Amino acid sequence: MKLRFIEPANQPYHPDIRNLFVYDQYIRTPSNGLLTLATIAKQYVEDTRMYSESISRIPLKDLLDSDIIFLSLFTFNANRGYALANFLRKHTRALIVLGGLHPTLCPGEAARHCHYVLTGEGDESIVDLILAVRDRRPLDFPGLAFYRDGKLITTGKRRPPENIDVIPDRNLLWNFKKMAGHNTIWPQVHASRGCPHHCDYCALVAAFGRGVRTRSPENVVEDIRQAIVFFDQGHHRLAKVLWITDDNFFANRPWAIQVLKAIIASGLHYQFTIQARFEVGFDDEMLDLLKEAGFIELAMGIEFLEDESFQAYHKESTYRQILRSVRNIKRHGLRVRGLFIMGADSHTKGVGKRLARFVIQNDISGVLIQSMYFIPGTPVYETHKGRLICSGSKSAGTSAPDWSRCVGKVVHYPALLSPADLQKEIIAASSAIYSPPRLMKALIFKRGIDRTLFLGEFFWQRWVRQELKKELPWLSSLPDCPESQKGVSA
Ligand code: B12
Ligand code: SF4
Repeated sequence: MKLRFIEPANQPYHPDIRNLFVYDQYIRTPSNGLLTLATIAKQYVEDTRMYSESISRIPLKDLLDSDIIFLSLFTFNANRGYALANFLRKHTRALIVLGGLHPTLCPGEAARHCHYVLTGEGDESIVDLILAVRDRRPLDFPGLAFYRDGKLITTGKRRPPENIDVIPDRNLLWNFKKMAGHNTIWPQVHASRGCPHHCDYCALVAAFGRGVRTRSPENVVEDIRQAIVFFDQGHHRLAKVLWITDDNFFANRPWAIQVLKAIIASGLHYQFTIQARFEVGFDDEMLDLLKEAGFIELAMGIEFLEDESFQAYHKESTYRQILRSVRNIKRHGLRVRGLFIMGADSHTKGVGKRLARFVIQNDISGVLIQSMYFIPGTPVYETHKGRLICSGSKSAGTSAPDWSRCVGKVVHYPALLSPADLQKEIIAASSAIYSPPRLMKALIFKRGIDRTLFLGEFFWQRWVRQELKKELPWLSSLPDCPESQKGVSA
């Protein structure tokens, strides 16, 4: 048997000078989730390999005689994934299987482009599928979605896997070892899954549920060790930082403490960054442990600066809590990166400037600013589905919405701004935070990793703004929101 795993990318890899400083132009960190699945599959089928368009071209010749081709889709790369799946279904003899966050939330849409969709986490379902295909048994286990005679058939939800102690074999990904020398690609480890909260815009809880499952601390530390060796051996990387990519690492506090203590006991001496909610900023014991374990930064999902928006989208926090949390984290010698959402219904002109002022005044060390996006299955999709900017995607040859703009660009008609004005607010915030005078200041006064990261992000954000600006004439030419024309209140 021959298995191939594919991660599509909107702008597939090609060599470019910008790959040195812009992570999502023609190069990105490849999918750890799909690599995990390839690692599991390899235990059953020797001829298993993964390709990621984030770091290499896909050699189509190698795919022709595959038995099963698995493609992994987030929302932002769904259209490219559909185009690839359509092509592979036509030109190979392989069974084409789609999975990942987006097919899980939109199984009916995804199933039009493949033989089968496997919804949810694939750790156990791919094994069921591989064994059934190998033994020529019917595919009748939970988690499947497919069309028969034009009708969508689904076989129900399956329980998420409890045992997630798998260390991804990074060597299974074609070209990864060579590309790992790029400073824009970061080693990453995913130590737990799930989040107990229920923010209305969150696709993750909609897809993976609110139960938190964790890997054993020993397994996590071994993964970290292997990731460091993989990335650093044979490469000279400027930013030696490993990213713990969990959505809410601190949700299970006793476990989080065990992992941090295991990292400290391992003597690894590396630098880490991690995503966090504001609550961790009130946990002095945790902050001390983070510092001791080598963490330099917490990437905080701050999202909004107004209590009105926190309440509207069921994000359980307040502006005062965020502020107190940021201050306490910084008191412990850790940086805070801010992850923000623009386009809340309360946002008006000037929201970009307000955001920039907050970032600068509180010395937030870097930002990701995204316009809110709306994925079927999330509460915000239901409340905003009459106000979305969607167009048929020609590249996939389907009527699926063009999901490729869900990369932080404006994809809806906000209540109190036009789409173009909202995009201008995002540009304004980025310009103020990553201005030339602030770059000069960073180069003069910051040292080490702080300076390296600011410099890298300065150029990345400049590219992000260019992409956003290119769209302004088109956004300005959009007709009025169809929902407001119908007289439906926003
Ligand atoms: C690491 C990360 C990145 C990395 C690497 C991304 C990658 N290639 O995986 C980088 C930095 C490149 C990145 C960039 C972005 N990201 Co990101 N990222 C993440 C993060 C934090 C972790 C990903 C991860 O490892 N997950 C853990 C693994 C276990 O889950 P998984 O990959 O989904 O895989 C499991 C299942 O989905 C399933 N599965 C997956 N594939 C397949 C395939 C088959 C066939 C089957 C059966 C099953 C299956 O099984 C896997 C194992 O259980 C996620 C949050 C999250 N929890 O997923 C956000 C996330 C994926 N990112 C997101 C976004 C929006 C972005 C950006 C647009 C941000 C921006 N504005 O720049 C960019 C897009 C870049 C681009 N243009 O391509 C969103 C995507 C939302 C969506 N609906 O798709 C997420 C979910 C964050 C969020 N909270 O909303 N990101
Ligand atoms: S806290 Fe983060 S991961 Fe949890 S539901 Fe909210 S947005 Fe999603």
